[in-house]
Amino acid sequence: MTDSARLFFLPGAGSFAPHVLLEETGVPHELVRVVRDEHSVPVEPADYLHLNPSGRVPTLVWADGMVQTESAAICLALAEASGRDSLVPAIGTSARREVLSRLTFLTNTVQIAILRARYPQRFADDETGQASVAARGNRDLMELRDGCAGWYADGAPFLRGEEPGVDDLFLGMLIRWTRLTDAPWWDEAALGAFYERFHALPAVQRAREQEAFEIRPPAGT
Ligand SMILES: N[C@@H](CCC(=O)N[C@@H](CS)C(=O)NCC(=O)O)C(=O)O
Repeated sequence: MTDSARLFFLPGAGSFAPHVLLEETGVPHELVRVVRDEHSVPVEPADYLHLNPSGRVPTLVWADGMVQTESAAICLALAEASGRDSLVPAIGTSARREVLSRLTFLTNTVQIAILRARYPQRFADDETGQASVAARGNRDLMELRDGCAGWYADGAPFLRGEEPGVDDLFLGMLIRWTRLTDAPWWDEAALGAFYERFHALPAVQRAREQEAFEIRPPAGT
């Protein structure tokens, strides 16, 4: 048992949303940057593969010693632990069920489409297959983008009103990743406006500064 949680991260990677949640909820934490060799094998900290055998980030070691992986699950767990309804509504409510659907959709469909568009070599062995995976990933992202834009069509700052929820924060991380695809999502009006609100959040600013990377602003700003 220690007093603080430890988040193992790479700048701007899937550890970013958990980092924002840690900042937003005020959970005492330390950041541990994972260093990888030329084959993407983690070399620092030396025991990282014991914590997370996949070698990927994020990994959160909670203050009670529990080791948690999977970005969306960590975000949800931090939101729950905060007891803040704005981050995740109470168990048993329809608002909660909607958050679960959104978060799952974001991690198993949008996140994977971004990976297909950007890292097709993970999904096909030969160049022809990779080109096809990337093209299909980019095409799917256009449809997914329009679906997510519809979430903000009522003009509310965030999905459930004035305060960001865990689903807003996870989506904000993914929107940044779309800079690596054919059509960054901030070019869509509703998502561009949301993304500006996201990166103006103090918790996002602090996490971004600590990880030392830039959030590319929407076009025209
Ligand atoms: N399903 C995992 C995926 C984790 C993952 O792929 N993390 C990426 C960064 S976003 C990573 O560690 N990449 C390094 C690598 O693949 O070597 C999650 O969502 O947490």
